[in-house]
Amino acid sequence: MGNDEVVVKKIVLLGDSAVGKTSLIRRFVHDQFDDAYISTIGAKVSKRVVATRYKDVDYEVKLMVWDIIGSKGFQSTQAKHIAGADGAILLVDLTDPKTRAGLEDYWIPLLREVTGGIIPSLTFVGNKMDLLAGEEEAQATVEFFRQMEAKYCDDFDGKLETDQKAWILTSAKTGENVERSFETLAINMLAANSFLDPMNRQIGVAKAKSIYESDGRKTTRSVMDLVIMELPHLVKSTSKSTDILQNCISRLGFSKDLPKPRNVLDFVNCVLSSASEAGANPEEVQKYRDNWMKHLSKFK
Ligand SMILES: Nc1nc2c(ncn2[C@@H]2O[C@H](COP(=O)(O)OP(=O)(O)OP(=O)(O)O)[C@@H](O)[C@H]2O)c(=O)[nH]1
Ligand SMILES: [Mg+2]
Repeated sequence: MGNDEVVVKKIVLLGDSAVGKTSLIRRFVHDQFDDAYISTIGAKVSKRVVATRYKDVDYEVKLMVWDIIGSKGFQSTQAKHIAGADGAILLVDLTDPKTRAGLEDYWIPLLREVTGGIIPSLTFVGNKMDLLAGEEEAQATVEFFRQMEAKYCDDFDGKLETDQKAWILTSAKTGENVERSFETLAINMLAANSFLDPMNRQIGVAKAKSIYESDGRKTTRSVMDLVIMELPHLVKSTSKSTDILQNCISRLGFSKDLPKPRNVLDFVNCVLSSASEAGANPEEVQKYRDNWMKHLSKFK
């Protein structure tokens, strides 16, 4: 390993809620699987090194793997964490055709908006293979992935090596192809290295900021999105903020439907009292409360 080329890459996992993003990462990073479904709130980063060979050179690819909330309507949070990604894994649930539409209608447009189309590599993953009787049952998804590859891989500057595929079928439950899905993306990113540019990161950050600023907070969900975005500033720590959000959500529950104003109010109260306990400045707490309540009051 001593003479390996070391590269660091940021990757994001995107796809509808419950397709298995957190499960895939948990399997890849900790080799664990849990049947419980706890919706990710905000984002969480994990790290793992992949050793691989590309064009006769040994590489140590340090992957910073970003797990991002899959519920639609949290664009500000999603955009913020997509910014600066070198590659993306786009997931569907093989047993749920709606999740294919999710990629085309929501995730790819969002990825494109944030990155301006300049992202080196995409890998499409069909997850929950263990729930199918065989690969034949995955035909519709495979066909969909072929279309996506033809349509988007070039579009995103993600030129593939001739023998590289842009898609793979996995099971986070059994572990089948989980390693290979990340390795596929790692190799695609190495192949696309010449396209990387620090300027692109800056562009991503600026685009994400403009999505956040232009959000008219049109739904109760986008008020929650605002809280998730701003909490790290209030408690002056990303990890504290993540703990508070996860605690409040496991205490209050997280509905797949649009939250009622009452639910958002409970969420705001929980978050702010936790922030106070964590030592946030009382005047700042009041300032954030006033702003969040101003947005929430539109829905009463
Ligand atoms: N059978 C089976 N179940 C899976 C697999 N991957 C995930 N699951 C289950 O699917 C549910 C959702 O998985 P998560 O990993 O939490 O989904 P997610 O994409 O992170 O969802 P959000 O955080 O809401 O965006 C959980 O109950 C998992 O146990 C798989 O490969 N096979
Ligand atoms: Mg998750």
